[in-house]
Amino acid sequence: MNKIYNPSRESWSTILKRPTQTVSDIEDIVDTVFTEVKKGGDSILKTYTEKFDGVSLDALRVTKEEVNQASLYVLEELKKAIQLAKRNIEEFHKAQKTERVFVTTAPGVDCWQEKRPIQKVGLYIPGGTAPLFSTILMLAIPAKLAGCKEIVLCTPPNKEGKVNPAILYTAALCGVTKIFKVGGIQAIAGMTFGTESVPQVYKIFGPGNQYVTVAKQIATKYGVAIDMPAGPSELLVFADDSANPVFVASDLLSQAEHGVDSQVILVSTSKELLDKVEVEVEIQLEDLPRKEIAKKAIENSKLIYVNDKKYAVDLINEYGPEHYIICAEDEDFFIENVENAGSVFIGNYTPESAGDYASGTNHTLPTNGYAKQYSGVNLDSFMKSMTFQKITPDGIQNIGKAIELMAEAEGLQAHKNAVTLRLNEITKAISSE
Ligand code: HSO
Ligand code: ZN
Repeated sequence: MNKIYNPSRESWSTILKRPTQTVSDIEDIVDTVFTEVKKGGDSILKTYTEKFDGVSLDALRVTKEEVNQASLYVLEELKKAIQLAKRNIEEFHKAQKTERVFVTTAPGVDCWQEKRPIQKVGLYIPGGTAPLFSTILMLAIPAKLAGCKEIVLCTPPNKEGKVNPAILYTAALCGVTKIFKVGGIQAIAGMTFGTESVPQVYKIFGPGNQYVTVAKQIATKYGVAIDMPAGPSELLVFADDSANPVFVASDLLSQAEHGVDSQVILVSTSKELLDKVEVEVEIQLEDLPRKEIAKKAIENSKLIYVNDKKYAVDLINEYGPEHYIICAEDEDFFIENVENAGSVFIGNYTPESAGDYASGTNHTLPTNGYAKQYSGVNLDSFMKSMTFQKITPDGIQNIGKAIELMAEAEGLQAHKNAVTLRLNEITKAISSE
C-alpha cells in the first residue's frame, strides 16, 4: 500500500487520479456490433453469443420452466436472505415516492408537476466470476415500484447455455418481465434497437466491463438514456483512533476483491491507525479466495495521513468517492461537511457490504468522481417528471400582457398572436355582455 504523509493541495490531483481507461479502440468494436445488431437482430445476437460466450443457443429468451427449475437450485437459506434484502430495499425506495407539486402561480394559472414511470427499461447483469444477483434487487425493485411496464434483463449465459440460478430466482422475485441470455456489447445493442425477441427500451441500467460501459455510452447516441457513466468500484474510508483497524481492513478488502482495478483509499488523522490497518490488511488478505484480485487492487491503494480534519474533508470532497465510510470520533463534522460521495456509511458497525446487499440503500452509485454531479440509482431514476398547466380566461388576462411583451422583444410574432387573439376574444365577450 502506498503511504502518503500530509500531501500538499497541489499534489492532490496526482494522488487522487483514477487510472484512465482506453476507450478509443473499444469504440470501433462497439460501433461494428451495433451496426450489425441493428440490421441482423436475433441471429447476430446468437452469433456473438457463440463467439464470446462459447455457446450456440436456439432461443435467447429464458423460459418459465427454466426460471422454475432454477428456483430449486437456490438454497432456502439464501432465498430467505434475498427476501430480507428485498423487503428493506423496497421499504427504502417506496419512501422515496413524492407527492405531486401543485402551485397556483397567479390567479387562474394552475401549474403542477407529476411523475410517470419510464415505460420500458433494460437491466444489464454481468456474468463472469461473481454473479451479481444483488444488483437485480437494486434495479428491478425501484423499477417495479416506479411502475415501469416492461423490465427487460440481459445477462450472458455460461458454456452450457445456462444462467446462474440465483440470478433467475431474484429476477422472477422482483418482477422482471423478460430475461434474455445475451451479454456484452450485443446485449446493449439489442436493447437499444430491439430485435425479434428483445424489446427496445428507453433507459439502460447496470454495471459491466469496459465493453459494456462503452456500449452504454454509444446507446445514448441512439436516444437511449443510461443510469450513469460507470468506472471501477471505489471505497474511501476516513478513520481516526476511534476506528477498529480490523474492521477498516475488512472494508478495504471487500472493495478490493471486486476487481484488480478497484480503487481503495484510507485517509486518517492517526499514524498509528494507518500502520495497524496496513498490517491487518496483509493478515486478512491471505485467507481470501479472491486473494489474487484483491492483492492487485491493494497494491494500488493509498493510505493518506493528514494532520487536520478540515484538510481531510477537503481532500475527500475533491476525490468524490463512490462509497465513503466515516469512522471518526467527531462523525457529525464529517457528515455535515460531505459534499461529494455516492453513499455514506457511518460508524464501526456499518460496513459497505451492508449497503451492497441488504440495508435498503441502492448500490448502483456514481464512480470516477461523478459523485460531484450524479446521484446513485433511486426511485426517480425510473421516472420522469412532467409538468401540467391549466389557465382560465382570468389567468391569461393576468399574465398575457407579460407574454406579449416578451414575445415581441424576442421577435416572435406568432407567439404573441397566440395570446393576443385570446385576449381580444375575452375583451369582445365582456363588452357584448
Ligand atoms: N460494491 C458494488 C456492489 C456489489 N457488491 C454487489 C457486492 N455485490 C458496487 O457498488
Ligand atoms: Zn461490493
